[in-house]
Amino acid sequence: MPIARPAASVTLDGFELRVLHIPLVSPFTTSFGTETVREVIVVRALTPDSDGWGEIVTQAAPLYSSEYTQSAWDVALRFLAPALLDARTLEPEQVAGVLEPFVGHRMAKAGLELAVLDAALRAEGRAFGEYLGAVRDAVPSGVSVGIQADPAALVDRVGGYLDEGYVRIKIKIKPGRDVADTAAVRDAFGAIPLRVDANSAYTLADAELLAELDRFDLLLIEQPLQEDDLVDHAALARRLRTPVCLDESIVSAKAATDAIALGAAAVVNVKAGRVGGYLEAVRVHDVCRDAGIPVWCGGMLETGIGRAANAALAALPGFTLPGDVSASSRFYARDIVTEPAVLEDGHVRVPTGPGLGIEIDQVALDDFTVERTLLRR
Ligand code: SMG
Ligand code: MG
Repeated sequence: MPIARPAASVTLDGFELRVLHIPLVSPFTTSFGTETVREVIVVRALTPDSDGWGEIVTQAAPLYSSEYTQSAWDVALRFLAPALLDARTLEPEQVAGVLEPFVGHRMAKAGLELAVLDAALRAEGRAFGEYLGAVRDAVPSGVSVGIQADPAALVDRVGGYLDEGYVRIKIKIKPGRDVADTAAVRDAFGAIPLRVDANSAYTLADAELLAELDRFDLLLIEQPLQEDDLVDHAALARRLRTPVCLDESIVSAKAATDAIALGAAAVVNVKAGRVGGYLEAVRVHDVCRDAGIPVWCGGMLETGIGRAANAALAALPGFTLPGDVSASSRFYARDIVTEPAVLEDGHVRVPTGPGLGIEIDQVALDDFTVERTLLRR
C-alpha cells in the first residue's frame, strides 16, 4: 500500500538544527546503559510557506546503534542538508533518493525527511496520518519499562503504568536480570499483555536460558541477539516458543524481507529513525503485511514531534499490536510541543491538524537547546 497521494513539492530555503537536552522524569535503563537526560536533535526545514519539524532520534553515544548525536549532526550539516538545499525544490518522496548516495546514517536522514514532509503537508493543509494511510484515529498505547534496581521496584513501576491505563507492558532485560524480573511481573499482575526487550544483550549460546522465558507466555522477545545476527535469530527462533521480534536488525524494508524469509522474525518493531524515514517505515509495514507478519510501532523516547509522527504511523492497518507510543509524560515533565500526547483510555490520539498536527512550544524549545546552527541556501 504505497502512499496513495504524494505531497506537493516544497522549496527549501534552509535547515535549522538544534541539539536539545531534555530531563527525563526518571532514569531509563536498558541492557546498554542508563539515560537521565534525553539528548536529541530537532530539525526545522525553512520553506517560503511554512516551517516543517523533524527529529533525529540518535542518542548521545552509539549504544543502541552506530549513530549518535555528533555523528548525525556532522553528517546532516556536512552532507545531507546541503544535498537537499542543492536540490532546492523537491517532493518529500524525493528526499530519500537525494540522500541515498550517502551510506547509512538512517536516523539523520529520517529526521530531515520528516521536516520536509511536515513543511509540505502543512502548506497543503493535509494531516500526516491521512498522508501515510492511517485507518484509526487513536492507537493503543504500550509502555516500555527500563531495568529497575530490583524486581520489587520493577513491580512497583509496572503497577503504576497499569494504573495509568497502559494496555501493554514491555520490560527491558539483560543477562542476570531476565527470568527473575519477568517472573516477578507475571506473579504480581497475572496474564497482562507482556513483552521483553533485550537490546542485543545475548548470544545464541544463551538459547537454553532464553527458553526459560517460554513459561511466561510472553507476547514476544525483542532483539535478543546482535543487529547483524539474522541467521542466529532464526536458529534461536526454532528453539523458543516465544515469538522472536526484531528491532535493531530491521534497518530497511529489504532487511525485513530477508529476516522474514530466514525465519528470523515472527514480529517486527517498526521505527522510522532506524529504517531511514517514515516512508521506508511504511514500506516495512507493507512487506510485513504481505507476509502476514504483525508489526508495531517502536519508540526512541521521542519529543512531541516524533511522538505525533509515530501515532500517525501506528494507525496504519498492519500495526495490529500495541506499540511503544506512550504519553509524553512517560518520559517528560515538559515537552517541546504545546499539546503533548496524553493517554486517553489506554490510547494516544492521532493528530489531525496540518502536517504533524503539533505546534512547537518555542520557549521550551529554546530552554532545552544546547547547540544550534542555521544552514541557509
Ligand atoms: O520511546 O517508549 C519509548 C522507548 C521505547 O524501549 C524503547 N526503545 O529498543 O525498543 C527499544 C528502545 C530503544 C531506546 S534506547 C534509546
Ligand atoms: Mg527494542
